[in-house]
Amino acid sequence: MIWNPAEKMARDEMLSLQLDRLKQTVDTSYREVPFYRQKMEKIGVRPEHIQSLKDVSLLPMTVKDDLRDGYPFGLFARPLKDIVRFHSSSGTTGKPIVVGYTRDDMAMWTDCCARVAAAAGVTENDIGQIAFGYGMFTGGFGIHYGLEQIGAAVVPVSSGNSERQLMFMKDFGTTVLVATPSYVLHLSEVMREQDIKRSDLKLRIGLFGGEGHTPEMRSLIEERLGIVDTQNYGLTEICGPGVSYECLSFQGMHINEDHFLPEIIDPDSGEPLPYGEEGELVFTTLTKQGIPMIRYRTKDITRLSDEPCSCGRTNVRMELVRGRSDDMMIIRGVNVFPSQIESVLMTVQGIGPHYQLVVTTEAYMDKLEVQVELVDGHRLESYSALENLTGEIRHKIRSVLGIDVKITLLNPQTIERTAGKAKHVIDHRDKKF
Ligand code: DLL
Repeated sequence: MIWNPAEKMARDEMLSLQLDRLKQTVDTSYREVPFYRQKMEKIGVRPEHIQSLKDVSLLPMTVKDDLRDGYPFGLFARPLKDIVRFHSSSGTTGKPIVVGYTRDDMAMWTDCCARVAAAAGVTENDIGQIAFGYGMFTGGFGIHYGLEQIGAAVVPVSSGNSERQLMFMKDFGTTVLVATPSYVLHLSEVMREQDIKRSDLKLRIGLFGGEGHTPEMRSLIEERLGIVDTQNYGLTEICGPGVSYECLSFQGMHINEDHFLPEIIDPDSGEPLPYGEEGELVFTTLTKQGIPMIRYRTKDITRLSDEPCSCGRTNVRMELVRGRSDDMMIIRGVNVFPSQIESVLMTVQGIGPHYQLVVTTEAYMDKLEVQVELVDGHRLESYSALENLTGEIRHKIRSVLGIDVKITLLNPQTIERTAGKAKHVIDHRDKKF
């Protein structure tokens, strides 16, 4: 179901709305946020230079470190009395980044998350169990409000404690599961251990996000849980979940373009790329009051498309994210994303779906070791069976990706399970990309 008419707005109307909002955002950011004003002054750009949507490329870009350097409220455009909520994302090192929402920001976020759920087929008759962490992470609260807005009943169980999750799912008759795909996989394993069959549950829709998963992983999840697996995308800096979402045509994720203006740039040169070309996704927020973002570099690699979608929505779609530019490995000159390795591993019988990629630098080159769990630990007892399996995986990776990697097979349950996002890449490289 299309939740908000903005999702099917005529293109010219949308473009003109975006331009009005862009001008307003740039103007406010220039006036209220010294960080943006200084950056714009440095390159001689003023708000009145923004006369068309293309002019967004005149503006300076913003990166995660800018938010970190401004910790905690440096990029806020509103006084604290107007802020009604904080969230933050931890990142890997140093201070977290902090974002603040005004009352209007909360309303916008709620509406965007309702669009996510409605597009996946959620209605007021559903019971949605949220297995994202609540707290400073945006995942739990965002989708929570969206489901409530639609009239679905929310089970705010939060992440972890899988046995309790499954008990509620069974006893409440949960129909919608909200989680990271990694956690869903883990839940499916606990189901097996506890002999809970998918027919014991009433699940019908998955609203999965916070990290990507490959089509192969999607098929596995759908089979184990008997659901339709939909993906949605977002990031703390922009609003959390609710930035983009799949409809049931599965042609990519529709972007809430009335609130977020997307661009694709070449991650090396920073030059804007046309629709259809793969590059780094950049967003400018169009309505956010608490902490507007001007040309925020997401590091997520994808493509945009404005081809019409059979669902009737007219907003631009982004392809499922291929990976993050900082997770990309260059193995003997070949660019490799973890998602490509995942796709290959999922086609091999007897292993997975739990894996880790250990990247090191050797003689200035990235070197990759693929560690993957066996389904049946008894195979470790047979040297020849192991040799065959290792050979098969290495061969498949070589023929699909053209690279040689080291394969290490692990006992089942060796890799740590997570209630949040999986850490697939262990990066020991001297220089990170
Ligand atoms: O993960 C917000 C979110 C929560 C979105 C729940 C959807 C559902 P952060 O913790 O700031 O925010 O992480 C943002 O996660 O830049 C992507 O690299 C990755 N990511 C999020 N959703 C997807 C997805 C939340 N569907 C970072 N596919 C982003 C691929 C995703 N990557």
